[in-house]
This record gives sequence, C-alpha cells and structure tokens, in this order.
Amino acid sequence: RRLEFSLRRALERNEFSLNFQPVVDAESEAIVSFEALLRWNSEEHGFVSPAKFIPLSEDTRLIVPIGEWVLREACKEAARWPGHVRVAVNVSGEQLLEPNFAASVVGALSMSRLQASRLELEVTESIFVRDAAQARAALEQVMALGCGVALDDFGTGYSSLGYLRKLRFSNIKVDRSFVQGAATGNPESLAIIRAVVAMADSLEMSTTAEGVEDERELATVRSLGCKKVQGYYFGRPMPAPDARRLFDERQ
Ligand code: G
Ligand code: G
Ligand code: MN
Ligand code: NA
Repeated sequence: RRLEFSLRRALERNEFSLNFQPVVDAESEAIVSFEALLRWNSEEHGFVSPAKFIPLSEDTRLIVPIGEWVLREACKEAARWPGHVRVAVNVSGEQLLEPNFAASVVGALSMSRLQASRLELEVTESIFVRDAAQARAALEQVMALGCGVALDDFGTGYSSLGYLRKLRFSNIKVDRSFVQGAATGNPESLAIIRAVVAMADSLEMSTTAEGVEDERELATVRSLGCKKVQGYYFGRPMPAPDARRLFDERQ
C-alpha cells in the first residue's frame, strides 16, 4: 500500500508533530494538563487523519517506534511547562505489550528530566482483550515509576471492571458520546456518568469528561461531579507554542 510506504519513511523525514489539547479543572477551570495528539503531514498524502494512520501503524507495528517518538517529544515539551501541569500520552496495545515499553518510558523521562508523576499514559479497555496479564504487568511497571495511567474512551469498549479492581488507574475518561447524551437529557447517559463518577470517587480515581463543546455540556458534567473537563469549549488540539501561550494567558 502506498500509504504504508510513506508511513515507513515518516519518522526519518520528520513528518510527525504533536498537538496539545488542554484539560481543565472542572471547578476552577485552571489548566491541569494537556493531551498530546499525533499529527502526520505526509509529503505524498498531505495531512492524514490519525483515525487512518494510527490503525495502519498498529497493524504494521510501526506504532512502536512512532510511539517512542511521541513519548520523547511529549515529555520534552512538558518539561518546559510549570511544574503542576501534566502531559497525557495515548498508548496503543501493540506498544504497551512490547517488552521494552517501560524502558522507553524511563528513557523519555530521563532524557527530558520530567518527573514521572507529570506523565499520564492513556490506554483503552481494548488492551485487556489480547494479553490481559502482560498488559497489566506493563501498566504496573509504569505505575511503579510514578506515572499516572488513565482509562480512555471509558464505557465504549470491552468492559474492564475487573481491571479496575486490580489496577490503580489515576483517571477515567468518560467518552464524549455519554457527555452529549447527558447534556440532551438522555436518562441512560446521565445514569451511566453518575455511576462512573461514583465508582471512580470511591476508588480514588479522577474523572475527565471528554469532548465538551459548549456551555450546556460543561454545566452538565460539572453537576454530575466530573473532576476534569476536556473539549473544544476550552481549546482544540493545537501546536506546542499555542498551547504554551494559552496556558500563560489563562493563569
Ligand atoms: O486527535 P484525534 O481526535 O484526531 O485522534 C484520533 C485518534 O487517534 C484518537 O483515538 C487518539 O487517541 C488517537 N491518537 C492520537 N495521537 C495518538 C498517539 O500519539 N498514539 C496513539 N496510539 N494514538 C493516538
Ligand atoms: O480517543 P481519544 O480520546 O484519545 O481521542 C481524542 C480525540 O477527540 C482527538 O482526536 C480530539 O481531536 C477529539 N476531540 C477533542 N475534543 C473534542 C470535542 O470537543 N469534540 C469532538 N467532537 N472531538 C474532540
Ligand atoms: Mn486520549
Ligand atoms: Na477518549
């Protein structure tokens, strides 16, 4: 495939970049972190959507070197931010299950001199489908380093309630579909967010409402007790200099 051919050369050609999307405290609206989101501007194909090239890089295992690059870049950028601001990095199952995963996290942290507690790794429930024991072992390794681990897109995939009992996730990210539903009064969405927040609270995990786009969605997730909020309402994913500027302006 032509896209795959280009993807194989993208790292050496320096075609990747990271965007950063702010995450704010639901009460104070202060920025608490940024999520790093990978972008690819290909010489042959122009901007390619992550929805297209992330699955391709997983299938070809190119996600391993690409993911290592993302970790290093994200940590390097976060080291420039004020000490209380964290960075979240998405991690694919293929990457997590590599025997070298924890070592690549250690490498990214030491190269950037970023404190482990300022790095949060985002994984989806799907990582527990393939090799649950290995996924758990890898997460325990990075948790032992002091990194946070968030469950991304919670509620949309394979149910991982069993893993909530065994692993101390720092954060549960409530998928945008529930946020949208709740804000339009959908009783099921409301009940599900309420239940997720109650569960997260009693397990001492934080909650982030994803994809908040307007005032009404913000008011809804706030009243439901979500601790953090992320979405276009507070900022789109943006290049690092814009993220830094936004942060300076808002504080
Ligand atoms: O930024 P956007 O909404 O277009 O991202 C689309 C999807 O790509 C999301 O599911 C997001 O988690 C995923 N994604 C973005 N950046 C990365 C990355 O660096 N690594 C991995 N594994 N997935 C990413
Ligand atoms: O799967 P993950 O949650 O990592 O993906 C995050 C994706 O959600 C990114 O592609 C990002 O661009 C997108 N996103 C972030 N905020 C919003 C929002 O407010 N609305 C919508 N529709 N998408 C969002
Ligand atoms: Mn994410
Ligand atoms: Na998500």
